[in-house]
Amino acid sequence: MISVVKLLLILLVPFGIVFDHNPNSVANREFKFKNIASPSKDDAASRAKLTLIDGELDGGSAELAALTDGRLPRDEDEPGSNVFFRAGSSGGRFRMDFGSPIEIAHVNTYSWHPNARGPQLYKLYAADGSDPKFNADPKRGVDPASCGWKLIALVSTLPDAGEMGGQYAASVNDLGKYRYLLFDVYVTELYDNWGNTFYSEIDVIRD
Ligand SMILES: [Ca+2]
Ligand SMILES: [Ca+2]
Repeated sequence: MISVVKLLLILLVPFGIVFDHNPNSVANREFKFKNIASPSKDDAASRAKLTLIDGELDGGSAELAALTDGRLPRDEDEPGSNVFFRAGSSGGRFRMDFGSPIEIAHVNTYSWHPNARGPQLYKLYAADGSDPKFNADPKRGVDPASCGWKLIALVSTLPDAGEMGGQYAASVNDLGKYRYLLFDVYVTELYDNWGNTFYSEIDVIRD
């Protein structure tokens, strides 16, 4: 049966999204994928300003800057090399600011955890900041689409069945020209407090 998330994805998202997964048995520090490039040290995200808009990072999480530092965890469960929201919370939002609009070809997100904190589930919004109603810091409860943001994609790498763990990559393609990206990040499961994804790196590749 098709999942609700997948159905939403098909309905909402005209953009090309590619997913990739290295199961626990083969995931390693090289972050090599079949269909998506390995994380980059030198991409547009590495020069962008990151701001937490809503939610709290976990006490064991790295600083937000670890998302764009080009460094990768060496091991499957390395909290200090990943960014993740507080245990028991439902995630949060952060913004990326490039300083001026840039043509964005790919937004690539990478994560790694041996269990439920491996898969990714987030909404990606983009803005050029020109809307008179633009709100750079919409908290949960405020629909970014109502204040100058455009919903680009609902990204879910959640497997339909089987092992959730491993290394994941998602690539959202051909976004267009934007100054800001907003990541609205959700937990992957609610069975326990440990559903906030370990995000290792986010790359933004210009056209
Ligand atoms: Ca990078
Ligand atoms: Ca990193």
